[in-house]
Amino acid sequence: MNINELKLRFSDIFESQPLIVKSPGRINIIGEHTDYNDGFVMPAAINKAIYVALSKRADTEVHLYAENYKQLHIVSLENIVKSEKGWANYVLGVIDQLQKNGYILGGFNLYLTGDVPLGAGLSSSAALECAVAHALNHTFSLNLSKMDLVLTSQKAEHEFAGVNCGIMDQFASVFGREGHAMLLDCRSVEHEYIPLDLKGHKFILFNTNVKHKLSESAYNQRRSQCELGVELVKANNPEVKSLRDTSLAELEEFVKPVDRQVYEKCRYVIEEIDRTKLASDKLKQGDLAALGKLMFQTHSGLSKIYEVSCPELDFLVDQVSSHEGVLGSRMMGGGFGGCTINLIRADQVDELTSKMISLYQSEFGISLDTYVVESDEGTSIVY
Ligand code: GAF
Repeated sequence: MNINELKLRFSDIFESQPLIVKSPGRINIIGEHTDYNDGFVMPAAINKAIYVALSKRADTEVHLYAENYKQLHIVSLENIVKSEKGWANYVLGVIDQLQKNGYILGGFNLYLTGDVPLGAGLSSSAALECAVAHALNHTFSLNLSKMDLVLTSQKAEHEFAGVNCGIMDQFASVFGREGHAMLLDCRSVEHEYIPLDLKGHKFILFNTNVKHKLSESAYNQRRSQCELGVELVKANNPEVKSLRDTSLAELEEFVKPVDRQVYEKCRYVIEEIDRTKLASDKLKQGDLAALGKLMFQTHSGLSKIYEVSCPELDFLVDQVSSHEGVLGSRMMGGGFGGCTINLIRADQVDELTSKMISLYQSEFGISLDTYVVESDEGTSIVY
């Protein structure tokens, strides 16, 4: 839907003219499950986005309409509580956060649409939260900084979606830059933009179209296991505040004898933080072959050590690994479904895509969706 169609659709439903905000989904090239451990990540905003159109109302009601679900949800600003409609919670969570922090909102109409595939690990939820926060910030002159938008959206996800996520998805959506990935230090939030010069290669995503039930509970469980690892090291070395601060030697000494499972999970995180820093050097040097190898290593760590993969993701990575022109492949995002990200020579994209569609269909009886993605700008007002 283009901007004109969006305006027309909005005025059909709400009989007014909206402000329109676009907020992109993201890929993550490397640095998985490191953000909530104060580590490094290397995401990029992509050319798939959520659009939020918003206009003020004269009362204190909030009218939300989701195009994908063809559903309307009406609430009052005085009574913002979780809804049974999953999509609405991402909007309500942002309203709740802003009000809790003392920001004064008025009633509004909100329409949402977009082309970020839902539940595919491309951060459609973060994109929606950030779009809503940006639109409310502008409409009600809240004077929030970009970082405030990120933190408000992240907190909304914790409290209204129940996922104790790190900062990567919201940060990438707000701070993305066309033509660039970013190396983000999730502790200091310092970030460096790295030109995405792919030298005749493309990033292609293969969407498993599955989201196993475990995904949210296991995500929170992994986070707790990392926190437990930190506690065990901290008891011996009070300087340690997160896994970022510790070493494999300390894990070996203080965690392994107490809890083998926790030790393995923490080991993956420490290795992945190092891999991400190395990968950013390789990208800067234009050594895409080395970057691709690190992506394969990340997949192996996520699958065998951190244990957040699933048969569908493992199958996709395994099958592409021997195809001509494939430099790297791995599962992306929280895990248990969603997409793999593949770095592949451009002239092989068509051949690999049709091969994988047919292999995936015969293995699982599920159709594979595929997207060739480009990097894009972060959250912005488009009308
Ligand atoms: C999800 C979370 F929202 C991110 O914060 C991050 O932890 C990611 O999983 C795993 O790297 O997308």
